[in-house]
Amino acid sequence: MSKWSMRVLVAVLMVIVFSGGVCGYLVLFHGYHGSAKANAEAGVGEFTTDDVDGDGIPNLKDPDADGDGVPNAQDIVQAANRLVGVLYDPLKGGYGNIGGKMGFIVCIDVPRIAYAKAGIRLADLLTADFKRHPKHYNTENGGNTPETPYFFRRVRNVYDYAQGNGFLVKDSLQPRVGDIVFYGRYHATLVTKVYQNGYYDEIEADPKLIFVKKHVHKKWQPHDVARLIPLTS
Ligand SMILES: [Ca+2]
Ligand SMILES: [Ca+2]
Repeated sequence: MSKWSMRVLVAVLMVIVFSGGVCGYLVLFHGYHGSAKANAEAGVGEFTTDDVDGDGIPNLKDPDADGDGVPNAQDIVQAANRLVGVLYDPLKGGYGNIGGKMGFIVCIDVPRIAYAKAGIRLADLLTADFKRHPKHYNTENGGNTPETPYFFRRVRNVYDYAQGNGFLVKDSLQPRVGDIVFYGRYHATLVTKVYQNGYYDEIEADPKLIFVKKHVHKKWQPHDVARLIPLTS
């Protein structure tokens, strides 16, 4: 092998080792590695009950849906806080969800994973609602149904679920902890703390931010929100 070939080979090997190292680092330290129940893959073919703790109170009316003694809002906030620093999936769930399998997430995954921690699974809610009320959703000529990948990871479907079931507050004048905040039909964040006089904390996954970020003490502007959990929780 010539000296040049050897140099090229060494350079290629270095790139492979380096990129592998970066990948490993991102997966280990900036990937979400929660339970199978809540991870970015969950939701397909796993229909759970609408009364997870079996106390006779449906999840969405139950102040502690999973019956672990921790109110829903607290479960949701704790889970969302743990997502801060996770890498945004640059492939946005595409290419067989390679990014999701490595633990990287998209914007709707923040509320989705956080709510799942409280025992409330958006995938279940949307799938069940679609069966009862398919007209709530724009099926996009069959390309957007629960049988297609990522139905429950599309912001617009969560928006339509909330609207169709009386959970949408249009142009809400105040945020509430647990609110899923809609920035149009393609981006959403999660409210994790509310201060007096209209300030709040919000956790957001956005490609521009690269890593999931908490915006602290942000001034509220009226937005449509999905308000799924009762105030008492
Ligand atoms: Ca219950
Ligand atoms: Ca709970």
